[in-house]
Amino acid sequence: MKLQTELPAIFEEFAEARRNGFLAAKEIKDKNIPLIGVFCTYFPQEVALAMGAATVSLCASSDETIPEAEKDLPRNLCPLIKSSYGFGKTDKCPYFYFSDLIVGETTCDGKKKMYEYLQEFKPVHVMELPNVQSEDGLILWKNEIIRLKETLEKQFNVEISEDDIRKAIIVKNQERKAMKDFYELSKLDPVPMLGQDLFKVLIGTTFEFNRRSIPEKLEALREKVLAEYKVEKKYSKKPRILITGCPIGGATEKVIKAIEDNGAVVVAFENCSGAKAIEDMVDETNPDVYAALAEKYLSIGCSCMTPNPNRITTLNRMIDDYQVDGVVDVILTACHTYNVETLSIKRFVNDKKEKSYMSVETDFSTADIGQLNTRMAAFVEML
Ligand code: BJ8
Repeated sequence: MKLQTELPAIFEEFAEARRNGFLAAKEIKDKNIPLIGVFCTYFPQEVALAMGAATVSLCASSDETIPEAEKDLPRNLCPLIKSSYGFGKTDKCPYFYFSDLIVGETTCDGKKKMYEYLQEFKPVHVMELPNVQSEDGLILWKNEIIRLKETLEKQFNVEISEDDIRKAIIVKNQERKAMKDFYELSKLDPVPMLGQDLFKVLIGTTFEFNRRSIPEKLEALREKVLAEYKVEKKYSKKPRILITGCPIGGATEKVIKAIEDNGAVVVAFENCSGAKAIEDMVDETNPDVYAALAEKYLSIGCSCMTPNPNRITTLNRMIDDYQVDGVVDVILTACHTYNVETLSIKRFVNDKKEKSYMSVETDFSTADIGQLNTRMAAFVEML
């Protein structure tokens, strides 16, 4: 018996989430709920959630606003930085437009310098993120989380109690667990869904303002995917790819498409669009909520950290758990930290894990799609 498949339509709903979120953002503003725009996974979401604010990832994944950004910023800068600045400057991103406050972190040099100009047209709070995951770094980051709380209290005239934060930690942990349960479906071989569909869900979820509704929605989707899988395997066994590196989304989804159009399937995303910020929970048993948040967020394995062992730890686990055949490291043009780190990731994947590795340098244009396809076809052939 063939099951009447509903899945493509369901995945499309998640794909539309960003656009539908524009309307939701307007409704949030009409209800006078504060909206905080964010750029990075180091942002401790729980603090905003504790005061009842909504948070949103700001637009930064298309080349539409880059020409405007290049009037102020150097051309040879990462496209993500130029794109986000351009959206802020032109007000073409409704999320920027509706945000009451933008929170950035001192991650890479380009981003932290860009915030100096962004402040000319938007209120921006910059958190000082340490570059080293040390004891001293942890103290600094904990203090920065408290400073963020104080800024929010002052700007929005609210009080954020430790109890509010404790409740928010539980909500965010439930969300992380639901996300993890969902993407772990791709451990199955053959996969129950394409990487392109999994990605729609991962990104779509970030535009859901009602964070408390996420676990239920994802669990319902997980059950549907599994039910279909039990009746019919839609996809055959294929070489299994893990994507790591810079965040992707929008224009750079071309990389996922090129991999899957050329005979492989993406089973896992280790980068910030996927597991990087989800895998580890905040410790709910720690009586010091700020220390618990600092420990979780500072442990994120971004290349801005030196050294960056946590990226390797996560990669090591995921390569085994997802039975990965090859790793594709996506580098946005002029992203020095991820670009420098390609050597250690290549060594780890080739020498320690004995898997194939390829790094891809790309931007938000469509100019390299032909070349991407040629390289992916050769890479997949080799697996
Ligand atoms: S935690 S990956 S979201 S900093 S790609 S702007 S690093 S030059 S985005 Fe990131 Fe936070 Fe790290 Fe994740 Fe700079 Fe590189 Fe551009 Fe980047």
